[in-house]
Amino acid sequence: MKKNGAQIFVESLKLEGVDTLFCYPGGAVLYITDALYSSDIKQILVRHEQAAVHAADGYARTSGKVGVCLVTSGPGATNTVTGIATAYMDSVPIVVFSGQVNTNLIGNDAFQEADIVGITRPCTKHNYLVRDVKEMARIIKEAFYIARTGRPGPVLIDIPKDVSAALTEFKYPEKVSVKGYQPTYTGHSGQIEKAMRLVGASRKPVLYTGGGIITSNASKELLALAEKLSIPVASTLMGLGGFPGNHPQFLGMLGMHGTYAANMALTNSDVIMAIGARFDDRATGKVDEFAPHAKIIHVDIDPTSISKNIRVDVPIVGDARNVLRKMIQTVEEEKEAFRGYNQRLEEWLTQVSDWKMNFPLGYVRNGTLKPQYVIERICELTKGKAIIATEVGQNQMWTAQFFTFIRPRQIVTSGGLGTMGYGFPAAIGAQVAYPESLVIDIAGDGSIQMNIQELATAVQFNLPVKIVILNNGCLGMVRQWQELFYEKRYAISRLECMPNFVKLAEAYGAVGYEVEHESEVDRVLKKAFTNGKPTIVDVHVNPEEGVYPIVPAGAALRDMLLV
Ligand SMILES: Cc1ncc(C[n+]2csc(CCOP(=O)(O)OP(=O)(O)O)c2C)c(N)n1
Repeated sequence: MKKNGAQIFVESLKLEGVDTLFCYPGGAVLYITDALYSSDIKQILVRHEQAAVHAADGYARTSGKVGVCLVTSGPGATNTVTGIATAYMDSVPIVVFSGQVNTNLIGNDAFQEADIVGITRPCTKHNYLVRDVKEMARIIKEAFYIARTGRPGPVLIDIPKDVSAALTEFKYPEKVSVKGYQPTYTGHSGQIEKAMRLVGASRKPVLYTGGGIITSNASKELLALAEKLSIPVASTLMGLGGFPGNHPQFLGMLGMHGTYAANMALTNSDVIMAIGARFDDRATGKVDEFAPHAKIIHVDIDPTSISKNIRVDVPIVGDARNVLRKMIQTVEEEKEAFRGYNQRLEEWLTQVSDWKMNFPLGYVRNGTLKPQYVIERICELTKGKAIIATEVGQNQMWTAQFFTFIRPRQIVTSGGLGTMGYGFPAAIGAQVAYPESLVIDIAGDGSIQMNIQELATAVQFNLPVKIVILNNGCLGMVRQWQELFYEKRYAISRLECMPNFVKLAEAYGAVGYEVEHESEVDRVLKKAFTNGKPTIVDVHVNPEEGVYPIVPAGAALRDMLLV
């Protein structure tokens, strides 16, 4: 029996195991919404298409599955661009379906026509325009395959309305072959041996771990290798949770707001093993002075990441988990290369633990309500187990510093693009993936206003996401830079009109609480975390607080300013 393009869409999604669609409708996707009417795929209607993409992204980051969304043509499609670029920068597997005008109108400036394939070409891993319904099934199969394999990323499929109505025989392909696309999963064994010999001869090794550890589910292997070789571990923002934050070998986050120990360890190391990280500028500081004495081993599934920003001595292209397994095996086999290794490391390990002990992360307690304190309390009250989304700015950096992430897929944050407005819709996606878990968005008062309309989505679908607003009355991270580097000239960073967030929550049918003093923090958070409803906790924090350490733009990691 023949099916139309819309029915093929629904059948294909089911065969891909898709259980949830984050969506916003419009004229160009009416055949598709009609086909969805009788399907059991859960349809989460958001209130803005940007949020549909962030929600699919949050769903994907926390579950490891491909997140999927559907939007209409023109403005629906263009509204997805920030979400797509966010997922692209952080290598998140999502498939975005957009409606398009009828094929005979494409290129005519038709009503609600936008060249979304052209617009998203630089920020998708791949994208398609389905010109013929006969191509639909193959394209969907390919899109899911491309999104989830190799270095994952967003794929967009643009479906003209007439294609969604046209009929054809439906047969979902069993196999995929995409010309020129063959990710390398197994690292070169010669390179792995070379890397391990380098580590065996080192005196000051350090592991530099990134989001690739989480993407490739390599946490267990990372822990095994790190413990076997007693190597201290520093993580990027994206890598947090990939190595337990409470492990004695963990140095914390590295980079612009990294810990003293992590940045000093990198600066002074003689061998850096970077795994699933891409050496972005927020992580390395001034490139010329990054780890001047170190030989660098770089494991990444994406060959174009290697030696892109930092010169690498031992490149290894492969999946982090596979490569780590081989590394562990190599250490066991190459006993000679590791003779005397533990004694050689003694001095370094003492040095690193001195840095850790003498320069811990901290903040001044002076009777005012400090944002760092709020995050410490969230961590303590949830026993470190909640899924934590963040917005962007100081709230994000304090969360990275003061919440102890103990497992992978626990932090949901826009690292690469730094998208304000990401956290709340991403938290909604995470809550859909894990309905029983406590999901908290730690937000700034600026960022939360970028997608606040999603309170309606949370209420409609009974998603009890908690938003803790660190309300400092300003765009805090911008203000901090103005304070430190622009002579306190606070231009356009004050939010002089602030909504009453409690009333706003209530207006949407959610719950709102306010906190003004340190003494109320525990009581209100406990109430919020157990009320089973979407909730805003508006916490009035000290507006002058800064994020420290900070490496000024263009400076070397060792030139951090401390608190
Ligand atoms: C969409 C978007 N616009 C602008 C910025 C630039 N930016 C980075 S942090 C920041 C301030 C964020 O303020 P807020 O959400 O209140 O968080 P805080 O820093 O106070 O914690 C701004 C404007 C951004 N990252 N994203």
